Amino acid sequence: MPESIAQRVHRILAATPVHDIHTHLYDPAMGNLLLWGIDEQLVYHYLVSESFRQMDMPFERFWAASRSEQAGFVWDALFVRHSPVSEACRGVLTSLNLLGIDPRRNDLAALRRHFARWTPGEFVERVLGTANVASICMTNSPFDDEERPHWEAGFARDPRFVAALRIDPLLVAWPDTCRWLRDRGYEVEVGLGERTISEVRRFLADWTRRIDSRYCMVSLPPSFVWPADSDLSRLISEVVLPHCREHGQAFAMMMGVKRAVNPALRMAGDGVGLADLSSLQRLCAEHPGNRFLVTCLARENQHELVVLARKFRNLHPFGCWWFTNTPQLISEITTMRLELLGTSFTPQHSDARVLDQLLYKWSHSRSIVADSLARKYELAAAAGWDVTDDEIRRDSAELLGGGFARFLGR
Ligand code: RAT
Ligand code: ZN
Repeated sequence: MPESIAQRVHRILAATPVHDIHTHLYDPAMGNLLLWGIDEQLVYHYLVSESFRQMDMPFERFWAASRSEQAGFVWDALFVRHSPVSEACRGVLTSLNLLGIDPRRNDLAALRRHFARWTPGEFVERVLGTANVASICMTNSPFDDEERPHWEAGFARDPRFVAALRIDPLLVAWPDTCRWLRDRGYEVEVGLGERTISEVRRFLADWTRRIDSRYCMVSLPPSFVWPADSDLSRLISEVVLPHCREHGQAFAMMMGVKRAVNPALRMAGDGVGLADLSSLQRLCAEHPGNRFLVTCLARENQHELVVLARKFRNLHPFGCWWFTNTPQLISEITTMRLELLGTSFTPQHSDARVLDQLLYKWSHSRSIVADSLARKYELAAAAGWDVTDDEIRRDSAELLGGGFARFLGR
């Protein structure tokens, strides 16, 4: 029996190396910043917020515990006392499964022993090989006190780990960041005069060069509007966009995150809101010389984003971000994008914070993207257009990072 279209697409997508365009992973040379192993998987903030729904422990008791105790609380709440059916729980199962570890036959202590047999270097190779990930884009923040010293000291880069300059504090917390910049020798003032603008641009240029950044990125709250009489809006117009033009950087905006909806959950406490995409429309229309990479957190923003991308070729939608990284929504969003944009978008990024998560995030997403794409080829075939394996290979490479690289001008 010849292979069906769906079987061909699944086979080819699985064999296509992915360039993961947004993660929170670090170059192995940055030591402990690169997280891996079962405890780190369990204290992933996606799981922490779910576990609090099943525990009556006071928040402070959880946060006062050690990392491995916290992992134990999560394991007990979500895997022992309840069934691991959520997407984040299923992710732990898939990742263990792809490492050849049967979570059913192991308690947490036994799971930990499985991980003790790998060195970090071996584990990186094992995960990148199994997940078929060719390159990983980090999220690099000069404002992060743990990360910055690595860049300042310099280190031998692993070419598979590429950099992206993350600038949230600059844009969303200007007065504080102004003081921070001044302490580091940049002649800036809260007032955003000419001298300050050029000094902040010098700061961005310094870091873009230092980390060899691929693009510059920020996450934005639902309240974001552009243009507006605000520091944020002025910093984008007068600092970020000219910087991006001068240094050939795309500007990535992750739109619609409401930070600290429940601060007691710490990093797990962020929520979602509807973003104002008419601001994005104005940015794309008024800055044809800039390139915008955009993902939206709200399901309700997805259709408008896709329609905007049809109008502006300087806009590249990417990923099913965070709360939209669930099978049902990936399927819906990817199908909608294929139907309105063809293959001119990047369906997914992993957002992995723990190396092991590359295993599940890519296995789950690849299979859903394959289903959506196969359905489109089936419909083309029904109209007399039989897709060839070479064409499927071309399209798969495009979707798994090739189109993104071209959009970046690389
Ligand atoms: O998905 C996540 O892990 C979030 O915490 C955020 O980091 C988000 O992806 C972001 O980059 O802001
Ligand atoms: Zn992220």
